[in-house]
Amino acid sequence: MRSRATGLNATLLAGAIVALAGCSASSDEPREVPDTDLPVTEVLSRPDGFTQGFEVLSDGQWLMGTGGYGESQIQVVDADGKVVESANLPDEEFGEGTTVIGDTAYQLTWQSGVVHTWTLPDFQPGPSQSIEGEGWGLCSDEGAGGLWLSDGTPTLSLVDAESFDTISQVQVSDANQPVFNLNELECIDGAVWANVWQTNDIVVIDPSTGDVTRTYDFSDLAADQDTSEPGHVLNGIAYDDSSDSLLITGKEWDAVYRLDYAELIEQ
Ligand SMILES: [Ca+2]
Repeated sequence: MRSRATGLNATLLAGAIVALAGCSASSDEPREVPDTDLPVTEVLSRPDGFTQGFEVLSDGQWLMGTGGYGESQIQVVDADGKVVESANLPDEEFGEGTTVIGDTAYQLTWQSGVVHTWTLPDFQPGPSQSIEGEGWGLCSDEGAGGLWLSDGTPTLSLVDAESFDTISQVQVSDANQPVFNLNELECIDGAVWANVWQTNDIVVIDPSTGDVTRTYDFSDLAADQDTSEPGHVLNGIAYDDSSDSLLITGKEWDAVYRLDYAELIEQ
């Protein structure tokens, strides 16, 4: 027992040293913009989490959804990157994409077939919906009259926001090749932006045809992060219309990168 206690003390001491090292770096100081040709304007703090859903709310706060069994949450995050509201999903559910329509926030689950809703801004649970198959990403497309839903296949489904009935589907392809692993989504100006899971690519999809019209390589952002853990990949796109900027993050990343949207699409 004595040696075990000694080992424990050593572990605690090591943890304290790590914590002190973290303090000396001052987590409140803004991170430097990484060396990149991407139009990154700001590096923002964010809460810890295995990011699966990301959207900017009408009041400028962020809606973030996280995954992991026993760890999945939906969160409202303020401008300082602090969680101001959160709700836990049941331990047997794995949280996925999130989005908002009006005063309703949605969060998908991966393989449970459940879609949770909350009312905003009071953040009270609303009625649940159900889907067939897996849930990966979600974004609201007012022009199309519903929510685009990805499920890891090349299929994007437009679903009704109240019933979650499928309105239409489109097959996503790039130069006539199907694109699998479409993950977190963002609806911007009639297009659907999608993280491609386990890559640093975000594709822009014309949902009327399923064609990928552009692919962005965000490897420079991944290079600014510790992605040595295989799951800690790029995931999370949110458009901020108050500043015409795009917010990009990843699973367990320690920052959100703000990019000038107009400049990005002009590149
Ligand atoms: Ca999003």
